[in-house]
Amino acid sequence: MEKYYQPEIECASREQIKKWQDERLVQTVRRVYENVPYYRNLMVEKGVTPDDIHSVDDLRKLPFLTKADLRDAYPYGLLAVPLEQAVRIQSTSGTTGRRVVAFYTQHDLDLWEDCCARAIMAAGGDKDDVVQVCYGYGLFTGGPGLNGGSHKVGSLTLPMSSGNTERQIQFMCDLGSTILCCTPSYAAYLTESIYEKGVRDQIKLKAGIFGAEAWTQEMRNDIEQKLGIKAYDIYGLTEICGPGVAYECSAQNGMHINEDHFIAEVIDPDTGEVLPDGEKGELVFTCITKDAFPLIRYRTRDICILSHEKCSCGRTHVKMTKPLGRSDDMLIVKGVNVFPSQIETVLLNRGYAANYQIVVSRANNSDVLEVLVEMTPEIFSDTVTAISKREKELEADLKSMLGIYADVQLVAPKTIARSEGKAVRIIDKRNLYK
Ligand code: DLL
Repeated sequence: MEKYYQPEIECASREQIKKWQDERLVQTVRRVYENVPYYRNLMVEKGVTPDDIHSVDDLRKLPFLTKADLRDAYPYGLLAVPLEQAVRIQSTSGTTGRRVVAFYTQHDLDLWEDCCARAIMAAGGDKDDVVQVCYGYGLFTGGPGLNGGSHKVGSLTLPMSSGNTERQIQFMCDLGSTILCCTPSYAAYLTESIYEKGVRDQIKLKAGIFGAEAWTQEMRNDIEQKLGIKAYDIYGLTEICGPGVAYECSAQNGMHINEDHFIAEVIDPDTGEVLPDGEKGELVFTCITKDAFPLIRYRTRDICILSHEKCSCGRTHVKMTKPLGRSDDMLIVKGVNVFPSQIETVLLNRGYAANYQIVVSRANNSDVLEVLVEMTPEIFSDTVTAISKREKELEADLKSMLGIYADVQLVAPKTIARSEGKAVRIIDKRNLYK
């Protein structure tokens, strides 16, 4: 039987959802216009005032917000409440130059946890469950979000955080975890370790809630079959709240977006034109219930398709496909957001030319990041020891820039293929978007 956390909201009529969105959008726009100079300036530039916004139909009159705006306004420029009302920040992983900081009031945390509770119940969870949360805790939203959701559902919550696979498996067996929350790549790794240890028969899992990075249907089939569970997708981003912006239900074919909190649009990433259901484009969110950080028309850079088709689970909120790609060049490697421009910065700072290639692959269910860098003729004539020292230097710089290890290989001059059009900087062998 399908379980719901807030059935009256999750299964509300489309008219009711539209009514909530209309009212909340009007209020939010007025509030940010009055309280956040950064927004007011953007709206003034676009020639729009709160008086022009009467319903969701007027959404497209409003300006878009991008990651560049978040950088410009860093850290407090988009905070929409007095600092004394904000009680928490969360932040994106590992990236220095592009760190995003999002703020929450107690009320914001409460609503975010509701979103995660909906996801857990949609995956069949309830108060009898033992929920093992192995997303990272701390600045990353994964751990705190699912942790709060699990409390709301009333499940026994294991705040494991990521890593320490031995201990994860021991708790999983000893406490009889029934729901596993982690990235799909960690789920695959845990699965493999469970088999290696020969403890598959002690595992009581029935469901997994996996997100924060792209994963394929093949990965889903494999994990489901090996662990004997149902594996559900969950989507979110720090800027909007974290996990729980959208989640899968028993139909397992797309994620319901929590439309009472977030209005979703899909746009053509080049023209900004709003696209109809069924067309592939960039996902844009408007937060309509948040106090501290209510981003309006925020461009996620995630490419997906929306559908309002009736869902067999009874929920009425619009569904998004899993992200089908990015409209920028961000990579997610080991759960960390990596921009090629960061790697380029490190290379240029050390005096290398921008002839490089980033290769991402997967070994033993874990991402491997390699950076091939062309040497200048002078460096090329160095000794092997000197070259190896340079590789280590770059690896250390990249580690401090990205927060993860990248294997650097210095290669002979002119060995990285030149392109006649755009340089081919990234070779992603993982084939995650398909
Ligand atoms: O990854 C929030 C999260 C935590 C989601 C736990 C799900 C579970 P960020 O670190 O800000 O936040 O990264 C957000 O990750 O724009 C997508 O590109 C990607 N992403 C998130 N969920 C999925 C998913 C968290 N289910 C960025 N499938 C987003 C594919 C995903 N990509």
